[in-house]
Amino acid sequence: MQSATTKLRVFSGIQPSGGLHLGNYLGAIRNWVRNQDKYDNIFCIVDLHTITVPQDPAALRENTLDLAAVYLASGIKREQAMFVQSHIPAHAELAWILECFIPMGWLERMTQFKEKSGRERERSSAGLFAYPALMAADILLYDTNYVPVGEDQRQHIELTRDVAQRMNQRFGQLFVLPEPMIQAAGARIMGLDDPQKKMSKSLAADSPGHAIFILDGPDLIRKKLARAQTDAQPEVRIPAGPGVTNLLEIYRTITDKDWPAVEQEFTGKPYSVLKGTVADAVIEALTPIQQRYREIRADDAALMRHLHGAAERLTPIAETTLHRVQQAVGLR
Ligand code: ATP
Ligand code: LTN
Repeated sequence: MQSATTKLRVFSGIQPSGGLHLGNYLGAIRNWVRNQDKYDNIFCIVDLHTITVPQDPAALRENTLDLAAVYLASGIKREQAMFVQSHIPAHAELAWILECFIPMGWLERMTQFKEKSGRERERSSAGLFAYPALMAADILLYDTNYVPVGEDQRQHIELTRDVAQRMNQRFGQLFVLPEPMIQAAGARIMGLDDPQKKMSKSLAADSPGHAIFILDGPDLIRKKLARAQTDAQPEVRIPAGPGVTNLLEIYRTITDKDWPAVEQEFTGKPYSVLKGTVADAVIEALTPIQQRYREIRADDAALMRHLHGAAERLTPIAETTLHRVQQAVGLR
């Protein structure tokens, strides 16, 4: 069941649900880029997850290409497997089988579902509820060893392990057990407007000051940071409140500095200096990505070919796992 190469397999995905923000970049993509040579990687654009909440069809198509372009522009090499989830039907098929082995109680405990369904629980889609089963299918189809994600996804990976273990116990060694790969720095970037809440695409839709997007220009980045929530103190003091801590966390992650160095750099400095310096660092990191992004999006046909080519190469791996599972449960 181990992959043909000697490298261990990494699988991760992001939803094409709109502009990517600094949390997606620092918590996920940047780590994929940095570690890509060490592993046998599969990077997915999880469009089936995106339709768990209402989408405009034209925007979904556009966001799918955008996300692929951002992956490449961020430094994912062209030889890596980068594909669109819905191009490989085995994802939906395995998800269904897994749903039949996942107790409702496990899904009810998922904090992401509770947060996203909120007070609209009765009206939210069955797909949103079953979302972790589809994510488990994504991961298990490719005998994945590691799943690099931000902290918010840990619970979904635990559920993936739980259902894999449950089915392995019943049917023998069907699945490889995946492990989360969560970096200490940047795993949970908070909203600029409200540092109690995780920076997220959905919250950014209602509040423009919530997130810095990967494609935001320099002026907008400066403006958003200038308005970011800070503390009631006159200057940076350690321990800082949540708003200032979040800015320091962004800074230390993006510059790869350690906490003592960052604390020393800013203790006693006014917030305007902190915000200006963070803006410089963010702009420096994002500008080259934006440039490459524009070049890649100038040829959508090539991007599409890339995505379809990868799906074609991955399909036999996914189908091998699916058939193994179908056989085990008696569907073949
Ligand atoms: P949505 O609001 O639509 O759920 P999201 O902003 O939470 O979107 P996802 O597509 O769910 O983003 O996440 C993509 C990746 O980015 C995941 O690995 C996730 O853990 C990571 N991520 C998302 N938000 C943050 C954040 N604020 N800090 C660090 N990592 C994050
Ligand atoms: N649920 C994840 C996206 C996602 C994913 C995956 C991440 C779907 N399938 C498989 C890692 C592995 C999210 O919302 N960030």
